[in-house]
This record gives sequence, structure tokens and C-alpha cells, in this order.
Amino acid sequence: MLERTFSIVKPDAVRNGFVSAILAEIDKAGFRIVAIRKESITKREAEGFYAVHRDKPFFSSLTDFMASGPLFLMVLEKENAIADLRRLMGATNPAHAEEGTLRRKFAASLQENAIHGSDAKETAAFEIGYWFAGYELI
Ligand code: FUP
Repeated sequence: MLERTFSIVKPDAVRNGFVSAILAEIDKAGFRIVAIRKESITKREAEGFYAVHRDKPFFSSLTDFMASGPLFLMVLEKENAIADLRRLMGATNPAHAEEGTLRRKFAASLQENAIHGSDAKETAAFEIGYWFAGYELI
């Protein structure tokens, strides 16, 4: 059954010129791009998106980083989209990410790690609804 996940090409990857390389890998892995939007988000918007992390010590610097420049918000679709995108992304810390993964190839650090992908069905539903309206998701 087709599944949807939410992804972000983060500001570091945009600044470093990796957008088309990352989109090519996502395409090659069989995802359909349901929706995509380039945006410069505010710190407040980043805080709402990462609300689950609000008590973590890295919350302030993470939300500063996410608001530091343009990024690409995306909804991606395929069978097992959530798990398959997480596998394609690799570990959160690029130093631990497996060979061939997007974070291994394109991420600079634990915080500036190139790409976001939802980690479960419930988070995918929240994250898609946070950034996109129903009419954009046809
Ligand atoms: P992930 O699901 O792989 O994106 O990782 P988490 O949800 O655990 O963390 C969300 C984001 O917070 C990561 F992408 C990077 C950032 N982060 C830090 O900056 N420092 C940390 O110690 C952990 C995560």
C-alpha cells in the first residue's frame, strides 16, 4: 500500500548546492514527489515543527539553524515510504551514517544533517499537515 512521508532538504544542503543531487537520489529510489515548496521558515515555525524536542539542549540552536536560510519542504510517496526514506537518509549523525546514505554523502554535522524524514506514521501525518494544505497533496 502506498504511504506518504514528510521530508525537508535542510538549509545546509541548500547552501552547499546539493538540492538536485538529493532530489535525484530520492527519485531513483522510487519516491513520487507529491508536493514540494521552497521556503525560508521563521524560528517560530521551526519551534512548532520540532515541538517534541522543546526540552532538549539543542532545541534553540536547531531552530535557529532551520530558520537560517531557504529549505525545501516535501511530501514523498511510495510503498513503505517512511522506513525507506529513513534508510536512504542514514543515521542522524553523519559520522555514524552508513556508506551510500544521503547524510553520509551530503551532511556536514549532527545538527546540519542535510535532510529530515518523518520517523513514524503519526509524525508523518502531523508533519504533512503542519506544512501543507489538503489541496496541495493531490
Ligand atoms: P532525526 O529523526 O534523525 O532527524 O533525528 P532527531 O529527531 O533525533 O533530531 C532532530 C534533529 O535535531 C536532527 F536532525 C538534528 C538535530 N539534533 C541536534 O542538533 N543535536 C542532537 O544531539 C540531536 C539532534
